[in-house]
Formats: sequence, C-alpha cells, structure tokens
Amino acid sequence: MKVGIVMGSASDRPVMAGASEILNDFDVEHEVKILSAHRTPAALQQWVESLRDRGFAAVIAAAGGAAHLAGVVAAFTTLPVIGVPVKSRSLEGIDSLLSMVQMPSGIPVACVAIDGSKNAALLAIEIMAVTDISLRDKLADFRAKQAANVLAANESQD
Ligand code: RP5
Repeated sequence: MKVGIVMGSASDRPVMAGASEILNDFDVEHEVKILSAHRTPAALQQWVESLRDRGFAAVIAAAGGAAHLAGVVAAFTTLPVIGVPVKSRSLEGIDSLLSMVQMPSGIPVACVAIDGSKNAALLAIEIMAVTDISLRDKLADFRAKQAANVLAANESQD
C-alpha cells in the first residue's frame, strides 16, 4: 500500500518534507505531486482518480490560503484524505485551516494542525496499520521511543 502526497505549490515543499521523512522512517512507499485545485484542476482530477487502482491507501493534501485542495481531492475519491493547512504569508494559516476543515457533510477531510505534516503521515500510517501488522509494530516502537525521549529529558535537566 502506498500514500499519495499532493501539495498546491512548490512553495509548500519545506512543510511537506516532514511527511516524507516520517513515511521514509516507516518504509512506506509514497508518491509526491505538485498539483493545484485552482491552477491545474484537470491534472489533479486525473491523478486522484488513478490512485485506488494503483494501490494507494490514503492521500495527504497540503495547501495554503484559499486551501481547497484537500476538499477537491476528497470529492474525487473515497480513499481517506488527510489535509495539511499550510501557514500562509498574509493570515498565518488561519485562512488555510478554515478553508480545509469546514467540509460539507458527506465528503470528509481529516484536517491536522497548521503545518502538521508529520501527524498527517502518522495518521496515514495508522490507517494502513489497521490491516498491516508490521506497521502496527513500528507504530508501537515509535510511541515507545517518543515516550522514552520525553522521560529522558527529565534526567538531563540541571
Ligand atoms: C496554495 O497557495 C499553495 O498550496 C500555497 O500554499 C499557496 C501559495 O502558493 P504560491 O503562490 O507560493 O505558489 O495554492
């Protein structure tokens, strides 16, 4: 199973590097595309409609400003769609968050925090781990290491 990552602009790349990093850490194959709901709607539709037959389990869609990308992706597929609202230049990402999170009933988008690309990847992995035991084990290891790191921070305090 694979994860699709789509972002509205090349300017979203630095934020979305966090998602690729997590997916690489879990050895999850993923395909990254720059496609826009507004600037390249036909190419976006074509890509999204190809995903299920090509073995994708979930899509992460990141956009900033009038962030309609995740909602439009969700309109074209019944694969789970996870939206990442990207921090925008003018409104600090509040515009992105509100554009993405208020989806109409019937077309869901699971929206993470502003610039929350790592959690988007982890949520995609958790979805795949429902049926993939090796991913389930890797998630357990990830959580255990995370907890150990937090507790270790207490030891290194002056
Ligand atoms: C959105 O507009 C993109 O997702 C990006 O976050 C924002 C700004 O895009 P650029 O003007 O930098 O291409 O579509």
